[in-house]
Amino acid sequence: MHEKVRINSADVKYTEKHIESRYFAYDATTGKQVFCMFYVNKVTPSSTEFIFRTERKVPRLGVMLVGWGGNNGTTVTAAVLANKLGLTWKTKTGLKKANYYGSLLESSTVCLGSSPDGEVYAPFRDLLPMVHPNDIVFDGWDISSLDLGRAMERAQVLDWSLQEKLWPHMSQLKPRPSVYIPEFIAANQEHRADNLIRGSKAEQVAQIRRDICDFREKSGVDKVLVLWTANTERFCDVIPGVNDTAENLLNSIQMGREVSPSTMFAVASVLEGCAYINGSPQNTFVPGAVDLALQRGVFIGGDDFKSGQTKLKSVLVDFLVSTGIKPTSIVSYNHLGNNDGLNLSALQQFRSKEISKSNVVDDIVQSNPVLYRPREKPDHCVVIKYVPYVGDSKRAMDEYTSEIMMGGTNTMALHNTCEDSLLASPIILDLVILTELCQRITFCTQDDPVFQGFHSVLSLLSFLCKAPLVPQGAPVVNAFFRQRACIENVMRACLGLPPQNHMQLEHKMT
Ligand code: NAI
Ligand code: DG6
Repeated sequence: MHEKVRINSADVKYTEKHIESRYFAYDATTGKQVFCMFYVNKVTPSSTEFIFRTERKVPRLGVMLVGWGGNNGTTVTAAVLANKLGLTWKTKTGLKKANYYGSLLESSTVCLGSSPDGEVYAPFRDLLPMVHPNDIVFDGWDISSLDLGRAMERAQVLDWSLQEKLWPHMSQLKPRPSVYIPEFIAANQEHRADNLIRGSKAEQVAQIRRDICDFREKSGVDKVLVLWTANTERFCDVIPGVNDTAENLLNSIQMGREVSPSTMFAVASVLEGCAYINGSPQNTFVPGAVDLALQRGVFIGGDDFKSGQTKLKSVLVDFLVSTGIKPTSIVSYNHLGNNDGLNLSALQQFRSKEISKSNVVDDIVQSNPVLYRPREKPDHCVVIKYVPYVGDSKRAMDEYTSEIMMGGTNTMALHNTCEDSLLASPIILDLVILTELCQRITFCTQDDPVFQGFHSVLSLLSFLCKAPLVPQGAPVVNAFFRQRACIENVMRACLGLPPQNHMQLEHKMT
């Protein structure tokens, strides 16, 4: 194995199987915070020595998408095929070439240090041994029976000349039948539901498990991950005795009680030992599903891809609050005309999306008691409208109003037009590649020398999610640059490198 980034340090060992690194984490714990006087009474620095181990062998990865025949499902599959085949196609503005723009891992870089010629950057993907998106094998389920060729045409995302080149490949792919419980998605989706797994909930979960095994066996992949990119469901009530523990949830599936299709997929995946990621906003991970993942030591991640308007919000509010400006009102409107927009035009499904889009500024606001009193928040309004004509090309308009010095007001208005699924597809790739990498990382400390993996609730995925799922009691981080730094610095730790601190002390000496 020849890693493109190789560390020359006594703290890093390359064995046949692993990259093993010694890493010192410096931390500071504080005593009680005293907000009214704006100070923290006691800060105690400490350090912990970690050993990180990353398996070097990259497995053949299979990804099963729930909602494979949708806009995201077809677009990500087509994009990977186009990259793998090295396709180019003509448009009215010239020749285009397949790429992975928008993928943190494939298309962004990390600063490794400085040389006499300046700073040295490497692509994120070269830091540690990772699956290449071109090597991912896709499969999946959809309640709509269209093959991926016709589904890609229905999605109206990719240029027609590219679709023509992909057609022979895409039309060979057919989604497996899926679970359809009409009350969970909008009534306007009923006409798509012609490809269904019949039977009781227990029989449906058993069929999903058989599908996973069938895919693993026939495709010859080493590892399977499952990702929900199907329609947004309504929220489920969390009911003691029904879905509050793993045992009760499994029992509810046997008894045919209320369990959403997305939770049934999560249960089936976890029981098969496959990580499960939720790309939509609903509460798939009811406490019983989290409990099951913890018991089985399987990764779960979510919720809801952070792709456009919300991603920008997690940058912009972070920028404002961290420069000492006080956002007081955020109004986010968007209209779109794809099937996701149609589904979200129903009240309960819109409500799921409204919740995941709304909490994204909470941690940023709470981080600044100079600007905000306890529990004070900016007004925050989220509107989504369905306008068929614009298709997948979503229009988002945002107004941010902030209080500046001496009673002044700063209002910023933004307009963004963009194909939604071309933003979501690279995020899907990052989610599965990062999850797979995390499955190969273990670590221990001097106090606890037994190697362990990350917590089953994989909060490292927060950067890619609108409503990050974190272990109980852990802080939720939405702020864009903190989330990105977390991924970068964990990878640096796996290489025995200190966190990126941007101090550049070497350039600040006389
Ligand atoms: P879409 O409506 O084009 O695709 C969803 C697919 O899921 C459809 O083909 C539908 O037939 C299928 N489906 C519905 N229920 C199913 C079930 N129980 N089992 C299997 N298949 C089922 O939607 P799109 O644009 O692909 O988005 C997918 C999801 O991702 C939505 O929930 C959306 O809110 C979410 N999302 C999308 C983002 C984007 O930028 N495109 C960003 C954030 C989240
Ligand atoms: C309308 O908001 C439809 C949604 O599915 C979004 O397009 C999607 O969640 C992306 O949202 P955002 O806020 O990240 O652009």
